[in-house]
Amino acid sequence: MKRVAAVDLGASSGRVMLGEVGAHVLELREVHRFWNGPVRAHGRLHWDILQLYRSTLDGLRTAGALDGIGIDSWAVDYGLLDADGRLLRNPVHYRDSRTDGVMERVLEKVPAADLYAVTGLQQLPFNTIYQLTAEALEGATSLLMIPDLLGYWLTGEIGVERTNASTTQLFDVRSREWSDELISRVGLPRRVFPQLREPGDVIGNALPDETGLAPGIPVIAVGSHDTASSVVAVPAADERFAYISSGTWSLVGLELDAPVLTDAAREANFTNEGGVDGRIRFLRNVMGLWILQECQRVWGDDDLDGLLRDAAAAPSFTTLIDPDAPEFLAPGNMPKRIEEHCRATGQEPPRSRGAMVRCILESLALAYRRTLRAAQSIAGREVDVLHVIGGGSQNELLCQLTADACGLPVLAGPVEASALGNVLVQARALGEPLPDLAAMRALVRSTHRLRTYTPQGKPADWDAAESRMFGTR
Ligand code: LFR
Repeated sequence: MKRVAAVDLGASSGRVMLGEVGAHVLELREVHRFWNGPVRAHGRLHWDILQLYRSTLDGLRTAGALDGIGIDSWAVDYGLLDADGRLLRNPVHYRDSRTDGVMERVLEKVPAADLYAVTGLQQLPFNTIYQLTAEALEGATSLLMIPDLLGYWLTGEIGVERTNASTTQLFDVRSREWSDELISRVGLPRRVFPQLREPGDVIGNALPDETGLAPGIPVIAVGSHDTASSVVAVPAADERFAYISSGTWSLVGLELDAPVLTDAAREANFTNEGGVDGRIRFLRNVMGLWILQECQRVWGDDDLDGLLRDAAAAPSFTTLIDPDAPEFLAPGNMPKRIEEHCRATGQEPPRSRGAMVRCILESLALAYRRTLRAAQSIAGREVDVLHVIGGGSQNELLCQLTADACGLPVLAGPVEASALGNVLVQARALGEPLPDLAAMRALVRSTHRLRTYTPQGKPADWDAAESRMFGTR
């Protein structure tokens, strides 16, 4: 049995979880949870990286004796080191506006088809390639993704883990190395891209003097992209499954053995992100619960259960939005943006909070349905079940609407999927008998209770809603 800590950083909170993993045991306990979110200073959105590091250390110090530490976080963002190994400047949040218009500039140098042929990545305005293009790199010697930066502070070792590197749009999805060709074509300095690591590699031991931790604790590279770690913990019994990793974002798609780099995949903006054990996460980012979280922030209403009750009682299919519309990406007055979106698409805006929440959830369910159908037809893979994992798997109304819209049984849970994937990969690296993903998933299945949602309602209603929402495109 191994006792390991998962540091799991999400866009709205971070946590340190203590995991006990053995042949028939998989237990997680939260030891520390802390706030995370954008900090606006001088017109720019930042991450409070030192607060995240301090909170990580606080959590690790209270976790007690540990056999290992693994870190995962959201993707695409990074810190740059200078020649002395110090952080050059504070990492910027991917929702910052510094990348506005940058993608268009880069695409003049490298056509979208060329980028896709190498990286297989969906076009998102905040991909690392565009963020790096938007800033001056003089004085930078190394780029470290967020988990790699914290791992560096813990151990002094520089390197980038592959699942997260795969989200930069500078990584060759087939050779699984940095793409020297793209780096040079977009004019970025090759020197800043460090050596790559595989999930399961030992990064180094945590430095006791720097960290206050006991000597000799290995820091282990896991699927350091949180979505890669969550997909490890999908409790699937065979290959015929789809997943939604549901949190601030909804990551909707399939797990494949090889990337799909066809024109159809590129035109539908599917991504081929790198998974643990060389798997491919073939998926699309749907805007997710972010829209609801921002509404709650603006309303000053943290009673999610109350809002969901009102939404469940509100009439269906009254108003529908395209959750992926660009105006929903940046933080701001989301209720007002939804109202404007409704007017611009010839709809009466929702009249109550309950109706607004219903509109958001039905629109998300429709976006899931559209994405899943496209994923299956483009990848030539049929599925029998849809696994919803992560925090959003607790949202009963959304899970039921998802089952109804997709016409598939939804299996909801586990909630702490990314932390589970994190501790599973560590336990294997430390010698527990978990030879492959199937074994890890079987362990999740046998230790976690899942909830099933069976499709209800009339499929024709969802067909009609879909053509109303996307019919003109
Ligand atoms: C989810 C996630 C997504 C990524 C987005 C931005 O937490 O990691 O996979 O597209 O955040 O990094």
